[in-house]
Amino acid sequence: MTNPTEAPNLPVPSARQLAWHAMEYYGFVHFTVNTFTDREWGYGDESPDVFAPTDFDADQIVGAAADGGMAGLILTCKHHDGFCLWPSRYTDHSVRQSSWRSGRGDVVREIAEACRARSLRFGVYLSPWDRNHPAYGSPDYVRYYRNQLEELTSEYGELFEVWFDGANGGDGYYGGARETRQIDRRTYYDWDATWEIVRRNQPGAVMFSDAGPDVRWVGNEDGIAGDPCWATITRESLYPGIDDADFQAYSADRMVDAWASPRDLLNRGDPAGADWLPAECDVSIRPGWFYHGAEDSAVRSGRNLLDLYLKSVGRGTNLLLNLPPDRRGRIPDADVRSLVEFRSLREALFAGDLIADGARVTAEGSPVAVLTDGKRDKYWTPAVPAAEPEILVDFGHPVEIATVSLREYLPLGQRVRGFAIDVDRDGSWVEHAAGQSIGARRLISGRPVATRRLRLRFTNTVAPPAISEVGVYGPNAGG
Ligand code: FUL
Repeated sequence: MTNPTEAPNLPVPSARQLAWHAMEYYGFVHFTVNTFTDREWGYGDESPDVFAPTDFDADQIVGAAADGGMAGLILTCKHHDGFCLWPSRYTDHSVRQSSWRSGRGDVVREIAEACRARSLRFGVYLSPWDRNHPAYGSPDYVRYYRNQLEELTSEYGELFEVWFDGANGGDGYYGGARETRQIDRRTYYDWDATWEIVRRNQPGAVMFSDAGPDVRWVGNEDGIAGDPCWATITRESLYPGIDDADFQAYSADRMVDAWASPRDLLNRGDPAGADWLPAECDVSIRPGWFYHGAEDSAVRSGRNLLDLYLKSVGRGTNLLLNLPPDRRGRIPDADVRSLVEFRSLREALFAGDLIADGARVTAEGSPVAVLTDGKRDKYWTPAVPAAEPEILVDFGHPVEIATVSLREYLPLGQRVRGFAIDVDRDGSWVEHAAGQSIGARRLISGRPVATRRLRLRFTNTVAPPAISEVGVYGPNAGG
């Protein structure tokens, strides 16, 4: 039997990346002075008293995420305006200086604790760009930034992700200077030393930025990954971000189809990339990242969220869905309704399990039971290097197929470069769907098709495929 570990030197995920892949879907919480000034980017001159939630309820916020089936929450502990949602000892621009709760509030602590109470994982967003800080642009600010990162990564329990925003430098208050400050994205933060703080305090946390080091941006804020979307890319060429000349050159070398910009490279990844650097799709449930009353009627529907789920999680990335608390400090009812509707649509999508319903799964190679055990810790691999290894599913009677779910066994890397799904029409095979990437997960969902059998073919692989899941589901409300 082929030893699938004898493979080309494919990039593979780290333990922390594997744990992150397993999360699939979690939330973002954008909350700060902007919630009260009706802005998206605060200038940095807002008084701490502006932050005045009338009925802040961390458990309601985390409860909404939990009811929606999210695995965790990432909080904007400090957005570009520089106001800190925790009483940082390094600034006088935080909840400590606000009259909210007489300066004794700590939003970060309350959200972190509410997450723990409901078994959601917690993550932090700490904006590198700070439009309030007088020293922004000088080495003093970088020391300040690192001190804050130290506080957040050592005083709020275990974190699953630390989010570094790519927006950096521009005009701002800067302690009263009211000017424009640009920084050199390549050198200013000395990212290696900054990341070191997270590695030391939170060895299990992944770090997100446009270019990693652990998770990359998907290149848009629409919640949509490319098709295909590869978990691999060459990190060195991306650093420090999409505006960098090296990245432009690397991406120009890899332009395919009608790629418009380097963002398309982030969106799709590079199958020949040297690093495992999977994409995360960040998108808001409303048009803005922060709450605006004028957007109360523009909340995404559950069905719209399901569509994004199929285009993000269903293409092997994770979905980071933003839920902005309102001026009370709660998730509005309309948003909660959409989240719950989205959850039931998702559950309905996987409700009609046609394999559990007596189907026979066969394939040459290692035992196939692992494909349908609902776990990702084992894989099927073909016995001999076949030109087109295949897996057969015989339902034993006519069924209607609406959704197929596939997963590669990630510890052995992304090996599949092409696959096809055939259905049986009157005794002959007809191609029903085809794609290139599988990776963490591939969902194919659409109009139901009738068949007695299904065939999955691996049409292009760079090493024997190692597959950990094949799921087939019938039509229902979500199909
Ligand atoms: C962007 C920021 O500028 C937005 O305000 C928001 O935080 C989004 C998630 O990232 O780069």
